[in-house]
Amino acid sequence: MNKPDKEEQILLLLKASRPVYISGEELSKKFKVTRSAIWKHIQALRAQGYEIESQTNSGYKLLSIPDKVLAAEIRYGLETKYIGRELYCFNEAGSTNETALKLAESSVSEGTVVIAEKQTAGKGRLGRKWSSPAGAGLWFSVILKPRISPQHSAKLTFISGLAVLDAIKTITGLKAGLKWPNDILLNGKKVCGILTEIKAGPDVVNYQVLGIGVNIDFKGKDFPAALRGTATSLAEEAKKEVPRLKLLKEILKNIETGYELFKVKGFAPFLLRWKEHSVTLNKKVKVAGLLESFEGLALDIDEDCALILQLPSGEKKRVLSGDVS
Ligand code: BT5
Repeated sequence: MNKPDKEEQILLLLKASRPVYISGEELSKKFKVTRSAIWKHIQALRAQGYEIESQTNSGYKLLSIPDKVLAAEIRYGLETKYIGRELYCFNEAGSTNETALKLAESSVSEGTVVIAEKQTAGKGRLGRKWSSPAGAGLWFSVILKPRISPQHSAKLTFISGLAVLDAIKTITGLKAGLKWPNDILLNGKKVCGILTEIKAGPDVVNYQVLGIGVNIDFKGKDFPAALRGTATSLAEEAKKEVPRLKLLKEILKNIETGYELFKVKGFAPFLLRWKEHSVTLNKKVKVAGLLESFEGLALDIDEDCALILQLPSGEKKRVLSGDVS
C-alpha cells in the first residue's frame, strides 16, 4: 500500500467515529460499494492486526491498532508535504537501503520512504552488519533527489543526524550526542546509525538514499549480546516505552524541514548546530580510516564534513571518513 486506498479511507472513518460504531450501510454508501465489499476490506484490515468489532445491528468499531510499521499508521498525522507520502512497508526486508536504491531507479517520487519491521541483511558502512531485529527499532530509508554535487552528499547525513537528534529530544526528552561522522549516542552508546548511499555522475547526484536505524527497545527482542556493551535503545535510556511511529513521523518531519532549509540557507546553520551537539570535538581520538589511522585532538569539522585533527607533531590533518574511538 504505497498510496492511500479505499482500505485506508475506511480505516480513517473507523478512527474518526471511535468509540461509536459505524454501520456497514453508511460505509457502503460513502464508498459506493456493496456491504460485502466493505466486509472484505474489514477482513483485510483485521489480517493486518487491526482489532475491529462487528455487531449485526450497529456495524463496525475499531478497538485497537497494531504496533507495526503500516503505511496507514505512518501517514496518519504525518506533518510532511512529500517525505513519507509514498511508502513501501515490509514485514521483512533484506536491507531497506537496497530496496530504496532499486526503487530510486524507477519513477518513485522524491521523499519516498522504505521501512521494514525487520531487516535480514541490514548494513552499515564498509559492508558491516546492522542488527535489525523485528520490532526492536526503526529501520528505514528515505529517497532524496538533491541538486548537489557528490562531494556535498555527506551534508545530508549530518542534516539527518540532527533531524533524528531533535526528534529524540521532542519525543523522549533525552539529549543525545552526535559522533562523527554518522552515529547518535546516548550515554556513550550507539542508539542510531546512518548510512547514506548515492548514485551520481561526476557533477551531480542522481539520487541519495538516507538509511537510518534507530534502536527503540531490545526487551524480549533478538538483539545480539555482543553488541550490548556498545549499543543502547531509547526505551532503555528513557526507562519507559517509546512510541515508535510517533518518533518516525517526527524524524520525517524534521528531515523535510531541514532539507528545505538547506536548499535556501545552505549548510552553515546545520554545521554550527552539529558541532554544538558533537561528542567528538575537543577530545583526543583515534580515527581508523581505510588505509591509514591517525591519533590526535579533534579540533574542528569543516564545511565538507571533514574532521580536522591536530596530530601530536602539531600538524593539522583533514580526515574525510573513518571510525572514531
Ligand atoms: C552505521 O554503520 O552505523 C549505519 C547503520 C545504518 C542502518 C540503517 S537501517 C535502515 C537502512 N538499511 C540498511 O541496510 N542500513 C540502514 P557503521 O558506522 O558502519 O556501524 C556499524 C557497526 O555498528 C557494526 O559493525 C556494529 O558494531 C554496530 N551495530 C550493528 N547493529 C547495531 C545496532 N542495532 N545498534 C547499535 N550498533 C550496532
